[in-house]
Amino acid sequence: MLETLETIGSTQAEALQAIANAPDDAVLEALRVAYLGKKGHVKQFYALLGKVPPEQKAEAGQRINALRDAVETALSERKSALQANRYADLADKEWLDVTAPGLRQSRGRLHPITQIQYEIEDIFRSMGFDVFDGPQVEDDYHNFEALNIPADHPARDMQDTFWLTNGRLLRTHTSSVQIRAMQQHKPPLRGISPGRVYRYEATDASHENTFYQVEGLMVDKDISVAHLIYVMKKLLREIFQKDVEVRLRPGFFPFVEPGFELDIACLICSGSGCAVCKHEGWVELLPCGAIHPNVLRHCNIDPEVYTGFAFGLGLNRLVMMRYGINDIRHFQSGNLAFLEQF
Ligand code: FA5
Repeated sequence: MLETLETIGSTQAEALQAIANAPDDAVLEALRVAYLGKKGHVKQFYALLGKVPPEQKAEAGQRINALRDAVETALSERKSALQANRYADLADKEWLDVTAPGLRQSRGRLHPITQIQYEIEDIFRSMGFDVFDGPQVEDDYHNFEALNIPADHPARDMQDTFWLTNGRLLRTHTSSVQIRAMQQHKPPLRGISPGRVYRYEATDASHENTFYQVEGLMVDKDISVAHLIYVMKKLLREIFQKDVEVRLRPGFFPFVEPGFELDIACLICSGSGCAVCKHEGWVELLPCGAIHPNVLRHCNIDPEVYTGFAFGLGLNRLVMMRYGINDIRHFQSGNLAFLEQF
């Protein structure tokens, strides 16, 4: 056998020792190239086979194959061992308790005003009412003029207004949607319109500059104040799940005739007097009345044929009464401790 081929055994021993001691993947790869690569030891031994006498060829071939297999196995074993070491190091450095309870994800929830708004929508839908929407940036016509409040009418002072530089305004009440609904839909008509309204006024325990109302209206032949009172009572019974004490007194709004103020006995102080009810024991909640004939005319509805009622519920105050909240300013405070109670 050629002299060089006699070194197969010693080459194998060297290779296995070097591989077993390889400190990392880079050295391991260099060893693979040195022994199994195109110009590596194994290829060079195969190249010499042609010069071996025929009777020794088989044995020489088997020894080269054995060298190749042993190197391949050693490389693969060392690779696995290096990987296992890496994981062990990582586990030492980055210790992880897989039995520790996970971090609690905090979930968002609906604002209490939105929750009650949805409840009110359900109550009215069950009575056959539609839900209408309208713009918060309004024009003078829908917010005042069509509601029987002409430009120089003193009733404009009842609702201090945020005017925009383009002559439009932030709606002061949801009654503007009453007009839009009656212009778009002919009677018989029943609908509510919940939404945000704005008033240029100082805040206190029961007044905000940005708050919510729910407008409601019903127009048909022979609609009377009796229908209005029935619907108001039904709403309050459903919301409070009990009969609450209410009082109806005359109220002036240019868009209703007759007009009423429906007050609720203050549920914060049980009528004994507090900041919310201004120490009167009653909270103004639900002004309402029979729709003024002029308003119907503005919407091309003949007041000789049709009559209707309308109301404008103060939603923030209703939520305050329902949950015993003693200051309206909590709603917009962004205070999570307050909001998470609902
Ligand atoms: C109106 O806004 C009328 N558009 C309501 C109406 C509709 C009357 C249809 C007749 C027919 P008023 O300004 O009173 O009315 O407001 C209605 C309700 O909104 C009040 O009863 C009160 O509950 C609530 N509210 C009024 N101003 C504020 C405020 N600054 N902060 C919080 N709630 C308010």
